Order: sequence, then structure tokens, then C-alpha cells
Amino acid sequence: MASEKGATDLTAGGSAHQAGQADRAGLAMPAGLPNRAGQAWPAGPSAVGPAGLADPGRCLVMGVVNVTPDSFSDGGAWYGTDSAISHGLDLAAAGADIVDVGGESTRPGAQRISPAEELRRVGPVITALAAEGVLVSVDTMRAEVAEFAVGAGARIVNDVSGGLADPAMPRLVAKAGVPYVVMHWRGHSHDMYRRAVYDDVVGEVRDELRRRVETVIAEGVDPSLLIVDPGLGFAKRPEHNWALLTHLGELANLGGTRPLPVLVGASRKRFLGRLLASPDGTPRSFAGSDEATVAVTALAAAAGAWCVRVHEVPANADAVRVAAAWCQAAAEGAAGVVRQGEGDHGDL
Ligand code: PMM
Repeated sequence: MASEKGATDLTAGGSAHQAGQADRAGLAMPAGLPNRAGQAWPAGPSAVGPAGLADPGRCLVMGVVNVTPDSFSDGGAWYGTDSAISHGLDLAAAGADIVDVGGESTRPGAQRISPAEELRRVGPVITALAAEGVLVSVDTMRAEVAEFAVGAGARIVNDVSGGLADPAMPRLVAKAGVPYVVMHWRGHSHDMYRRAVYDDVVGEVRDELRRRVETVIAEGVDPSLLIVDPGLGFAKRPEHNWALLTHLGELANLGGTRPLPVLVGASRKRFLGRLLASPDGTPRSFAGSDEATVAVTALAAAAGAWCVRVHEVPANADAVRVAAAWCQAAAEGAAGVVRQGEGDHGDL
């Protein structure tokens, strides 16, 4: 039982379990991938992904489908069931490795919806996308929604509360045996900025994440299925987000024998709009921050992030490939490897 292992085992990979997960999912899970960040700048996590998911040897791209009328980043564009399904299929066709389906807005100040309404929004979308072979994650804080989603074919539970909002969530995830995103969270959206107070944001987020990880493991979640997320924008001000983004390695190293995979959700968040504000101080629009999101994706992927959660897939899918080539060249340079050109012509 994972719950008997104790804190020092929290990042230990269970190879037998891992193989079982991979078999069940019908996907190969290569063991012990080389450090994607190489030995070069910036030093970052060198985590393999969670058991049971294919690992293409680069940072994954998670496309977002918000089935909500009021998400801050895409303003209800995919609220209807049919448009949400077709948007999810479009994201997958555009290169999303994972499609993340959520029904509850977490925009600052948002009020909660009922579990029945959340299920009404996401249920048919998850069922349809999973039936089409899309690798679906469910973005929910509720165990009953996660349970339905996993039964309908979702293969990842993405819980922005890291198990804090619904105490039944860790046990449900443990029983389902699916990868689990544990995000750093200090409370619901209606008053989260009141909680955005830190002396040392990186140290405090790391320690709070470690406690969440230890708790969910004690509830039975397999450590090899865990993914951590700094929770950009959730009880974080812009300076907190930048500090966390530039210390992903510290967030991944929670004291176990290997770093945990890190998911980064910077896409269209307000700190990017503020960075790109016009001279009169008007923040850039959400969609107007997409190029900045791509820049963060490249940097986070080069720093060893396991996955980026984004609204616009194609340019981010390119960025993770650039980062992979960058890291590979850096690692080969550090090892003194010189490769011959593959064609007859130079590359200029
Ligand atoms: N951000 C949002 C929603 N879900 N999940 C994870 N794991 N990480 C995030 O940063 C995250 C999330 C809010 O953004 P949206 O409303 O644009 O989806």
C-alpha cells in the first residue's frame, strides 16, 4: 500500500505498478528517460511522466475545453455541448496530447455551481471525446464528477484544489488508479487573492505541495501517478507567478527519490496581460496574450516541465518541439557529442 510507505517514498516510482498501468492503458511507458533539461541552463526537473501515459520524450501539450459560460480566458466560447466536443476534437487534431475538460469556472471571484450542473456540462463532452480516442483529463474539484468522468473514459484527474476542496477526491483517485494532478491551492476563487501573501513564495508553495502529496499518498494514491502544479494565478500575484515559473525544479523536488512531473498552466493568465499592458496601463486581452503563452511554454519546457496547459494548441505544440531540440543539443554538447549533418546541404 502506498499509504504505508511514508513521506520519504513519496516520489518513488513503482515499476511493477507502472508496468501494470501501462499494460492497462495499452501504451508503452519507457523507464528512466534521460534528463530533458540536459545539464545546461536552466536546470530543471528531470521527471518521467506518470505511469500509464505515453511519453514522447518532450513536454506534453494539454488543450483546454472550458464548458462554462464565464471562464475568464475564453469567455464561454465552448459552453454548448456540441461546440465543446468539436473544439476538443479540433484541439486533438491540432496536436494536443491531452484535452482537459472542465465545467466550473475558477476565474477570480467566481461562485461555485452545483455538482449536478457541473456533470451536466462536462459529462457528454468527456463521453464523446473519450469515445473518439482523445486522451481526456477532467478538470474538477469534485470526487463525484471525477468518478463519472473516469467511468466515461477520462484518464487523468486534474484537481486544482489538490484534494482540499473535496476530501473524498484522493480516495476516489486511488481507487480509479489514474494519474492525478495536484495543484497548489489556498481556497476557492471568490476570495483567493486575500490569501496571496507569501514571504518566500517558492519555499511555501513547495512545502504546501509536499504536504498535499504526502496526504494523498497516505489516502492510497500511487506516487508514480502524481503530477504537481504550482497553480499560477491561484492565490498568486504576478511576481509570485514569475518566481514559481523560474523555480520549477524546486517544486518538482519534493524530497523523494525522483522529481515529480510538473504541469504549468500559464496560458492567457492575467499576469501575462499585465506584462504586455499598453503604455496607458491597459492590460493586453486574454487572446492577445497567446504569443506570450508560447514564450512561457518554450521556457518551461526547456526547464523540464512535463506538460503545459494551453488554450491555443498549434504554436505551443511547435514550442515544445523547439525546447526538446534545444535540450537535446545542450545535453549532447555537454557530453561532447558532435553529430554529422543528415542531408547534403547546410541548414542555412
Ligand atoms: N488553471 C485554470 C483551470 N485549471 N488546472 C491546472 N492543473 N493548472 C492551472 O493552472 C489551471 C487549471 C484556470 O484557467 P482557465 O480558466 O483558463 O482554464
